[in-house]
Amino acid sequence: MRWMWVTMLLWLSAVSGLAHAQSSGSATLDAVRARGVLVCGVAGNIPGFSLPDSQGVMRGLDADGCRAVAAAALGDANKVRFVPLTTTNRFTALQSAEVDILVRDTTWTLGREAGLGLLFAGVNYYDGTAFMVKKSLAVDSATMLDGATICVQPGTSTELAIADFFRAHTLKFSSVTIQDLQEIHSAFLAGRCDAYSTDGSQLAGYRTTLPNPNEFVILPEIISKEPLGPMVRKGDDKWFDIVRWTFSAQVAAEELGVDSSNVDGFGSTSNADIRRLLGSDGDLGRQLGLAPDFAAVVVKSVGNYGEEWRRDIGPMGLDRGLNRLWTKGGLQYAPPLR
Ligand SMILES: N[C@@H](CCC(=O)N[C@@H](CS)C(=O)NCC(=O)O)C(=O)O
Repeated sequence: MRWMWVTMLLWLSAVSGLAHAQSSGSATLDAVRARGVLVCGVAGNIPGFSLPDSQGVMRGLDADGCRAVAAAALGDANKVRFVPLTTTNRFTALQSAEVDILVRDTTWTLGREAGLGLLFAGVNYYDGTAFMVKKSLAVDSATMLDGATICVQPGTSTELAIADFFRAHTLKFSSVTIQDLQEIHSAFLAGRCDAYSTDGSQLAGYRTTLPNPNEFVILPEIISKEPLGPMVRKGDDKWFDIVRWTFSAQVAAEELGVDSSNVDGFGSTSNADIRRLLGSDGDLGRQLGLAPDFAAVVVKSVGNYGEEWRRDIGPMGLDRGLNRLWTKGGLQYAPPLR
């Protein structure tokens, strides 16, 4: 009888030890692995960022950001469930753990980080607020918009940027606030507002979807800084590390000339940065709680940052601008992966 108890206790402690060993130290990573799929909050309706293609496959820079994290965490870039979110419900969806990560054209601001219990893990697109008008309005500068009505979505940093701009130029405006993207587009096209304002990349993407893009002008002023990036909940630092360093690995891969087509060919390279990135040397993957070759899997299946850019944003005809690598005059710069 006594032996039975001892055996049972030993068994219990072994099982709990096992369970402990299996926990990654990140509640989110554990949940993602148990589920076998990453749940990623996106917009789902923005060309270049997240929009289903004709086959229903979610495409874009944000969608690929989700895929990269799935590749890192699960070893499979396709294990992603995309959850479309609006500008107003995006933060609660992340706070309530309805999604594991939010990659939704969301601007990194102090207020959002300090006030919402959320963290930005990087900048996948340096953007800025811009205005679009009909060419027939004969306006070629935002400073000519005195008295204009402006269509804008609620809950966005765009609202604040517009108010600041008009105040700084002592100009007047009235805003028409519309949540739904289709509705705001229809309102703008129907002339309910003189200008439509949002992130410049969104305007450029939207313009390409119009049957007559030449009848629309994006005004030259970029009136605010809108660094967009992936967000996670505060309190799961290991998950934050995974999201931050997965993106950094993609930027580092571009810096190092490692891409999806050549990533398998570096087995005998003597370049120490490439060896660490791909897991041939060092233990970067283990430190993140991931496989040693996590970055190789990410780059092979999703690409480096530049490949993503060319695939997702390139077709919209946007200049890479601030999103070039720092070595090419841009702001994209990977901290050392070592
Ligand atoms: N980056 C700004 C603006 C975001 C924003 O306005 N996004 C719009 C641009 S199109 C959007 O997501 N629209 C799609 C939708 O609301 O369904 C923010 O974080 O507040």
